[in-house]
Amino acid sequence: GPDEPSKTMEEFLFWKTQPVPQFGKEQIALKQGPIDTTKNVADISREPVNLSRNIEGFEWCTLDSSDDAQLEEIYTLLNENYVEDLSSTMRFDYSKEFLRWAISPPGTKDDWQVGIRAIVSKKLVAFISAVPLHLKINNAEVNSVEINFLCVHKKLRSKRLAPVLIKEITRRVNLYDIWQALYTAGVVLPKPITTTRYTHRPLNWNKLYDVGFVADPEGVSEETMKSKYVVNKKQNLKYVPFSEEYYEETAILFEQHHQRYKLQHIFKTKEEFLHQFLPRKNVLRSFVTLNDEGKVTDFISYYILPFNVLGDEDKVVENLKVAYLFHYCSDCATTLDEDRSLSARLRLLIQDMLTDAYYGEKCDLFNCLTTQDNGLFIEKENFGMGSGFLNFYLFNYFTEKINGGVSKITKD
Ligand code: NHW
Repeated sequence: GPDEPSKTMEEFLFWKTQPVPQFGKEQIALKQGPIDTTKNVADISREPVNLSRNIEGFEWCTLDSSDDAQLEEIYTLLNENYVEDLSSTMRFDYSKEFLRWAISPPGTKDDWQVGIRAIVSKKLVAFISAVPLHLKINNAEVNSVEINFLCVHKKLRSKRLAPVLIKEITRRVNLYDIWQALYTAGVVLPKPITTTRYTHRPLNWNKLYDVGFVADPEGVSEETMKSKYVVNKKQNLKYVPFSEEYYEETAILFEQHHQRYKLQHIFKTKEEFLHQFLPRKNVLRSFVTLNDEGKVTDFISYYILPFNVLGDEDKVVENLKVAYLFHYCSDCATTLDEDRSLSARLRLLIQDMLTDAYYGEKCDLFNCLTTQDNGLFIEKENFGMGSGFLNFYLFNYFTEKINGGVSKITKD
């Protein structure tokens, strides 16, 4: 299955040493909670992890993404070396504005954007980042971080730099008395708390066809496929862009809706909420719908994360503009009124986001994960199951496997 490891637990030379659940071992006498509780801040080294055992001529650095030149360096490293699909024909092309949004929310610490540089040329060759994250896992609040953008330059692969980067970010996070983390990955590591799948809704069939992302099924004409993926020109509901004046109402709606999920991202402050959800040009679209009394009834958002299509010798031959469904909430999630079902409402909201993404933002594709309540519309709105999976992991925290009911947390 998609959550089966490719090797035995013993062969995970790094992960078998870490406080994570292991494959093939049932956790004993622990339903939910931290795995290792023995450490204090005083036990944590003030010295960076040793690098020279793995590579000579490189040094640790701390990056500051509010500085344009340093953001450019992170962008370039990721643009050339970050996540690719299985056949290496597409690679994420996070924009600079996107990266700045994702890696510097309120409360981020100055030393949580960690890099490795060549000592002589100063070239940035590896990166990892942490941002603060409040989680609710089956009603337990867990103060943690989210780890993302782990990347090692292609020429420095298989030198065990990933474990070194992970140990260094762990050290820097532990120094702030934080002992848990959430992260997601396409690869299967010990041990996913849940496995979700990418689904894709073509918007611009011609372009997706030309780059080979989709193909006409045998015996079905191009016209049939195109008509299947027609996008409504007009939206069903009336929207206004999400803005600060809707914060109070939206935050309450958000919390109510999210009680449906076993794994939730919770927002402690107005500042955090606004950072995540205020619209950002070319990065995030977010809206609320209002009823006749002007009350917020729904909130919905998606982010824009382009993909480079790669040709021979890793050359970028095309760029796909991809929309990803992000968080949403609706008062239909909690109403007792049977005429206002969440599934009917979500279909309207999603159709409208397809319209906005295609005609407004000129996106080629709309993606969503099998998280949240997305099962209510995926098939009906012509999202097709993708080949990619996204596994969710917790560091130093055990919980029973979660089947469904997770909110959209990471930005990938
Ligand atoms: S997942 C995206 C990760 N990035 C990419 O896929 C970019 C392209 N690939 C690369 O840059 C989203 C390299 O291939 C990387 C591995 C750097 C992936 N997570 O250095 P070695 C995130 O950013 C294990 C965790 O020789 P490499 C989330 C692998 O199993 N571990 O390999 C990140 C092996 O360990 P094992 C991963 O190819 C979460 C070891 O790394 C991994 O040169 C991080 C091999 O290392 C992955 N995605 O570099 C964890 N991929 O046990 C955070 C491979 O099997 C934990 N590995 O021997 C929490 C920390 C904070 C705690 C705070 C309390």
